[in-house]
Amino acid sequence: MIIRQIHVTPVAFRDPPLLNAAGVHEPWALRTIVEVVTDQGLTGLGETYGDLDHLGKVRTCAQALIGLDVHATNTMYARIAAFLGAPEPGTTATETGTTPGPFTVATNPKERTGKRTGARTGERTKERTRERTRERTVDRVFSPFDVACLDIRGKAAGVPVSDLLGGRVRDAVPYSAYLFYKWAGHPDEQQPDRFGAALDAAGIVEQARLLIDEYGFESIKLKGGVHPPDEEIAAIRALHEAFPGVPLRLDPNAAWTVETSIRVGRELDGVLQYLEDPTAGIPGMAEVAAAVPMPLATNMCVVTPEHFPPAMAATRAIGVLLLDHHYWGGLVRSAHIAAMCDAFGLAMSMHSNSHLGISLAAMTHLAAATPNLTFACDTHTPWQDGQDVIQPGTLHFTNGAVPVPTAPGLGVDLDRDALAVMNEQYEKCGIVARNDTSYMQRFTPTFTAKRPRW
Ligand code: GKR
Ligand code: MG
Repeated sequence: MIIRQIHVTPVAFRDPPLLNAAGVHEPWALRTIVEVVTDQGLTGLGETYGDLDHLGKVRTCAQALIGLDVHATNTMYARIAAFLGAPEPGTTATETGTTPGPFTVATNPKERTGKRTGARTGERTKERTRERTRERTVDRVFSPFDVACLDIRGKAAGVPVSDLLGGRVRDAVPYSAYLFYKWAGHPDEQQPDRFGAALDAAGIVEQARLLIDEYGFESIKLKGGVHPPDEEIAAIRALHEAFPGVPLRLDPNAAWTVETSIRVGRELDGVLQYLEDPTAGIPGMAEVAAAVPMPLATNMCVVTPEHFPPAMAATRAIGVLLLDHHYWGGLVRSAHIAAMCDAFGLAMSMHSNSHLGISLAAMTHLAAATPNLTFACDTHTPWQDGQDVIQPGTLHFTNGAVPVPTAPGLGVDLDRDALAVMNEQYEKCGIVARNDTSYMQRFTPTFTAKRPRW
């Protein structure tokens, strides 16, 4: 099955003013939709980030994949790496003339290189960091093509993508109610949105009720890092009281110092299932992890394979990894990361950013086929409030879980009219890259995304 065409379409959809440590979501969220078409007329779908720079890379790399077989994902990865100027996959740092080994910790040159200090080491470290950045970019660009090719392979074989990943170990994938502090509506708009304001503990409990009533979620995550920690502790306590027995998580996106993180963690003993990214970096997380009663989770400090060894060192920095196929290089590479988590005894959940149904389908297949993904996954789906590029019907929530599609491939079909509308919205919305900070500064000029803030 040879790839004959690839269509790359940027889309924009309405997004509520969700607050986070970086600022506030703009009125439009961006995504890129990828359609891979084969010589046999099969089409596969992928979805990825929508920022202009990323879109440009996806468009350029798409050209490099024309003529390849949909099974040749190693070649695809290598071609994308070559296009983006990253080291050839499989080459070691020694071969590339820089620093050793794929698991080298680029941030700690002294420990790594022993006596080799000074300008030469500094240069090597910088070069390795540049390489790692390019590798991360390759993973991000490759991901939607990997998903689209799996969609095609599933359709050709007559099996769902979860079967291509080893077969589902659960029939439905549980997601959590992902709560955000939020304004009633975007300041430039006349009407509040249907979710209303949530700026304190009472508002957060009300929001949880709304999402749980509509979706049946059985666990709750609160995006923190917005208000001083004591207010966020109060919100978690209010949720604990309002929803006894429902697992709770708090994620301030590294807005706190180590000291603040330890204090919050201890105060929420017995209340949180896990605490996500309270502070920045592996060393800080390790200090917090050693002092708080609950596991720490991350989608910030372990985001490439070389982060595993330092995070797993004597003082473990994390107990839970949030998997995300959009930046771990697609579904197959994410399955490898899951195997690594298994080897290191790490529990798993799944990370999300604003996304549409193709991503939800891909996340659901991956989670269904990952035995050690035992915590309910994150999803921004409720905030999209029904907007989608896929035809309605296949994906739905029952008791907070999405039944795993059983049709061949991802099991979702593109809604071409919706795609056209969302593409037009993209052209008109005037946003080309997510920037929560500058949008926040329009209304609060003194705001900075300073981390740690507390
Ligand atoms: O949508 O504002 C947001 C979230 O903060 C998102 O950008 C994060 O990547 O959900 C994410 C997280 O868990 O850190
Ligand atoms: Mg997070």
